[in-house]
Amino acid sequence: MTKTLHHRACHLCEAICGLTLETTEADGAVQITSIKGDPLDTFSRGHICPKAVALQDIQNDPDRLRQPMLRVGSEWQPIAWEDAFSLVAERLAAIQERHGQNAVAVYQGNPSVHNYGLMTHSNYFLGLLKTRNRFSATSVDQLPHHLTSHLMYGHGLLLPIPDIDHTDFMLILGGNPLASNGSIMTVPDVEKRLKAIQARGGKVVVVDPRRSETAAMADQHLFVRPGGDAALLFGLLNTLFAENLTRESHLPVDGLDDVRQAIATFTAEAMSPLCAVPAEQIRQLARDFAAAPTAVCYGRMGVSTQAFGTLCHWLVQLINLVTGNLDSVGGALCTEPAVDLVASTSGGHFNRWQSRVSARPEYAGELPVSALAEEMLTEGEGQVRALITVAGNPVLSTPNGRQLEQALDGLEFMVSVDLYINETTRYADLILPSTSALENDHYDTTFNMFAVRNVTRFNRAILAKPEGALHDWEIFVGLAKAFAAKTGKELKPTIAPAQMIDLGLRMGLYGDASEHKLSLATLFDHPHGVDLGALKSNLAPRLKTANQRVQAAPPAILADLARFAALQAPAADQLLMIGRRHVRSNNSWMHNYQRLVKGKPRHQLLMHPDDLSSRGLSDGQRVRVSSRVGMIEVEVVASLDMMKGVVSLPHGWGHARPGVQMTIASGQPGSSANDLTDECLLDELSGNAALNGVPVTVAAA
Ligand SMILES: Nc1nc2c(c(=O)[nH]1)N[C@H]1C(S)=C(S)[C@@H](COP(=O)(O)OP(=O)(O)OC[C@H]3O[C@@H](n4cnc5c(=O)[nH]c(N)nc54)[C@H](O)[C@@H]3O)O[C@H]1N2
Ligand SMILES: Nc1nc2c(c(=O)[nH]1)N[C@H]1C(S)=C(S)[C@@H](COP(=O)(O)OP(=O)(O)OC[C@H]3O[C@@H](n4cnc5c(=O)[nH]c(N)nc54)[C@H](O)[C@@H]3O)O[C@H]1N2
Ligand code: SF4
Ligand SMILES: [Mo]
Repeated sequence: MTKTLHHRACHLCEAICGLTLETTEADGAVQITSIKGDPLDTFSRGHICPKAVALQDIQNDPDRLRQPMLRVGSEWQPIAWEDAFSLVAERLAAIQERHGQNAVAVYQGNPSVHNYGLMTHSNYFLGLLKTRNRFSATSVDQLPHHLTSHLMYGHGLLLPIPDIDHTDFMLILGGNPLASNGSIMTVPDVEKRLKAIQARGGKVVVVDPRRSETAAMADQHLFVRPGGDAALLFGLLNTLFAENLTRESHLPVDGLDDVRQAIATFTAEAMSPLCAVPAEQIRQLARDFAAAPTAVCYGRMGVSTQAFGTLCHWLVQLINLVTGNLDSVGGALCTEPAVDLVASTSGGHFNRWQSRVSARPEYAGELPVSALAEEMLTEGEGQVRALITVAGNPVLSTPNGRQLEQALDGLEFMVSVDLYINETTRYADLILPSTSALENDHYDTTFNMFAVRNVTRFNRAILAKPEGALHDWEIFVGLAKAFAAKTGKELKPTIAPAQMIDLGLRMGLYGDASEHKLSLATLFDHPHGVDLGALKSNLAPRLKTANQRVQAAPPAILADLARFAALQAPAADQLLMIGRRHVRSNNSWMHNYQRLVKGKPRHQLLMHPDDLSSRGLSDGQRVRVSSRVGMIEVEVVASLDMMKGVVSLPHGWGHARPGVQMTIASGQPGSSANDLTDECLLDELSGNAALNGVPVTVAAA
């Protein structure tokens, strides 16, 4: 028996924690025998969550696919890679030939940005399709962040990150980092870092319709009506202006006077009924924020996936800007990553084209996923007839999942690059499974960009690639070659992801021209990661707007104020549904590991006891939850953590669908929140789905 220790990052979520794994080799077989946090990791300092320990369960899961599978009637049969690639090429080429390029749609899911081979190579094939029907999980997640940065700073990836380690005041809206481990703020051991704010005499304030785990540890928690955050933020900004609480920014800024004028009537008193936060509390929060030596306002999921997501993120930027906290230590700062996608890509584009049926706007070449089902279901020229899903489960992740299922059922052809036969991939004709995380090397092209320090690392694979298996990037190279051969399209040669990273590192800020001389070879010598220092002020030279000035009042955003002006408080007896995350879960795909799903069930609906009793319902009862688009049954749990008039249901459950081959998940299926979310509820400016604040009714089942 030989034991070996390995160090590498976990890339299941955005926190990219360093792990120490032990493998044991006996009789030629290698087993993972221990997974722990790496105390020497320069960034995560030993932090780990239960999901990382489940990496061994993913590795060993008998349900995980290990070879390409072809659907023959209701059966799945193994098929050789080359035959699978030829079949995809043939079917897609024929469909595009008959119905045009846009007849093939693409949906890329969340692991697409966590798995670097998908980042570097999925477009090698997908780009050849030249379809405008490209969709991804971005538009059920963080599209408002990107659009705001694109319009204000000239690049959708110039996202100012909370300087959590140096701030004196952190205002969090719609984020629950204690459960999610942070998002668009890569911050392993977030709890320690939040407690450190408090220990140095600072304050943490959380705005959330639920007293979340993060709200519970905060110095102050304000309940807000779901979808009401824009009103709260308008009230804050208006107070900052009206009470002269602003500080001059060092940044070059255009349009602040236009903002001041546009929101002159949005006083705390006028906004209070819309957000259900008392006016005096709004004013006091503005004063506290402005009085802190340094402060940062941070908004996440809860304020991205709601009807005014882009207004919210614009207001977050402006509050940081006018208090002198944008691009300042202790405020919000942009990273300087070792592989810098801001430097190497263009600023992107918005609304150059629209979706066919509902005219939803394009952003960075993608359309909002809320429009995906209707593009398949609505007949006429340009109708989508084939779909490629990549590392995504839109049936459980995107609004009105039942409508999407109906649409998938009617497709001529569907191929999924995925590890499982799940709620979405069961509709595919062909499933192409890649190697597992531990069989892959890893460089985080995405989350180093959003980290609270400048950090970098490269990790080699821990387990050998099984014979006949392909990495995700190799699958895309295979697909590209087959498709190019079939259609006669030109295909440029490519190099492996690791070689691309080597080039990116060497050409980057810390590369050949710097004292660091970072390259793949130097990173191999640093398995615990390399710390490149705290974030610092850098926004002015990085701005990519036409005149290199911050645009405080982008016309597209100001135009959206008219939509906000029509916002009204809901009827007194209206229930609004919001989402929830749990540290042992990860979107829709990690319920198949006993280690993570054991213990108390976590899929229930939470409801305030007064809302239960006014409906004659009791704690623990099975209830029927209905929305405009659908109905589910689920158990309800009374919770004083809920704001009255609000119910909370986590997404990613609903595994009891015929044909799903995930044994443990199917045993504790829960119900899908996205059977209730409504594809017509959107942040209309960006097209991002409004998954929070969905009107529902709850009655006894
Ligand atoms: N109601 C509601 N809905 C939501 C949310 C919410 O808060 N509320 N959150 C939204 C958010 S933030 C997101 S990001 C989306 C996520 O939405 P999706 O990305 O559509 O869904 P996931 O559950 O992340 O599914 C990931 C899929 O990738 C596969 N997979 C995992 N690793 C790999 C890999 O390395 N390679 C390949 N090829 N496949 C892999 C898994 O088997 C699974 O099928 O859900 C959104 N939906
Ligand atoms: N354990 C775990 N970790 C994860 C994931 C996971 O599924 N499980 N998913 C990963 C992904 S893909 C993402 S994008 C991140 C997301 O990370 P976060 O943004 O931290 O997401 P959540 O934990 O869903 O927290 C959202 C909070 O917003 C609140 N909320 C809902 N509606 C509103 C509203 O209208 N206004 C306000 N102010 N608050 C509202 C909810 O009550 C909830 O507490 O997490 C990542 N990490
Ligand atoms: S918080 Fe958990 S899932 Fe996320 S990177 Fe760290 S160990 Fe992995
Ligand atoms: Mo996400």
